[in-house]
Amino acid sequence: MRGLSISALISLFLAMPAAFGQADAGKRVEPQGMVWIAGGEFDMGAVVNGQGSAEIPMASNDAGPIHRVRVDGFWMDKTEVTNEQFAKFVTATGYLTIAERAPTKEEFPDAPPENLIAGSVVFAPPNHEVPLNNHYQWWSYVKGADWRHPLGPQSDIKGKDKYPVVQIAYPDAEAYAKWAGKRLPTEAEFEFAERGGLPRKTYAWGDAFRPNGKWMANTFQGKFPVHDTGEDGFTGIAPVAKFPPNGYGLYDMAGNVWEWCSDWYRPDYYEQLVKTGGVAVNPKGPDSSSDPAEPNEPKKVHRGGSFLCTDQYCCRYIVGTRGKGEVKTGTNHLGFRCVKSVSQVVTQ
Ligand SMILES: [Cu+2]
Repeated sequence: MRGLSISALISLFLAMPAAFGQADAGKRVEPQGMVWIAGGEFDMGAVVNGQGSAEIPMASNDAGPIHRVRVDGFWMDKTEVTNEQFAKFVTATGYLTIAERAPTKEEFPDAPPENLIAGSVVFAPPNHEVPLNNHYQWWSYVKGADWRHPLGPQSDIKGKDKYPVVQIAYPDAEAYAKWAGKRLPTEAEFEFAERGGLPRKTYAWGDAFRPNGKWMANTFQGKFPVHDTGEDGFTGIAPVAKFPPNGYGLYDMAGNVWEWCSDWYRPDYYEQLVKTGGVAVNPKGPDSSSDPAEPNEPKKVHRGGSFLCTDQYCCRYIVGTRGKGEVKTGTNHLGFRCVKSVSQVVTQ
């Protein structure tokens, strides 16, 4: 106790708010287009666990059990990364996305050479009703589809600066994030942020899908997959931030386009965390992915659902529900947004 006098304790005490003030000062320099998510503890997982929503045949039990998670504070992009933002990255770096690179003979030794052509996956619905048991009825590999040509070589992004960039594979999203001095969110960060401070709700905005009749997210109306009638204001994809933000000021955390998270996908990951017990602190996902439906494909988690989500098939606009995708596969309903740790802000 020698040397630790009352006055020393008092001066230590007096010094503390100043020290905290300095730590906070870093956070107050708001990175452009980002919002501070203070972090905290929450119940992670979907209340309905993807059930009770008639989402045959995409019913899944991977969004439960609900488990306790704590995440540290971080910055998050207010919107999905736009075509305009992604174009800046490409101009600055000359980066070529996965969809723009022809698959090689080494990667696909058994494929005929004429099939080794750059392209990506596009939603191409049949013009008539189909049984919802085979998604190849509405998804096609289109040669020449990429972020500048989201629906194929005939399409473009002219006048679509403020639309989310799509046809982005996981390494593309990662490369952009690194260039921007950011990173991709963990699945836990995404869900914590999407909930916007509302614990255990069905949606990012509450328990009613359309409070007072208002559309809260860009989803699919009409008969899936034939035609999106656009009652929510948009047939297909929408520019970012056209629907109300959630409680943290984040736009389109549900609907519009799916978003990449940095976690590998495993349907039983939440069960594993529950078995471990206690609060999972900043969980980063399992060490490797495993999707029983396609065990040989390395898959990362998708979150948020898209303009194709409907209660007839897949209501992943329900907060806490999960998606997944092979890491090199982009589609026209898949994009991303970035986050930034405090340490990334300080070192910049
Ligand atoms: Cu969906």
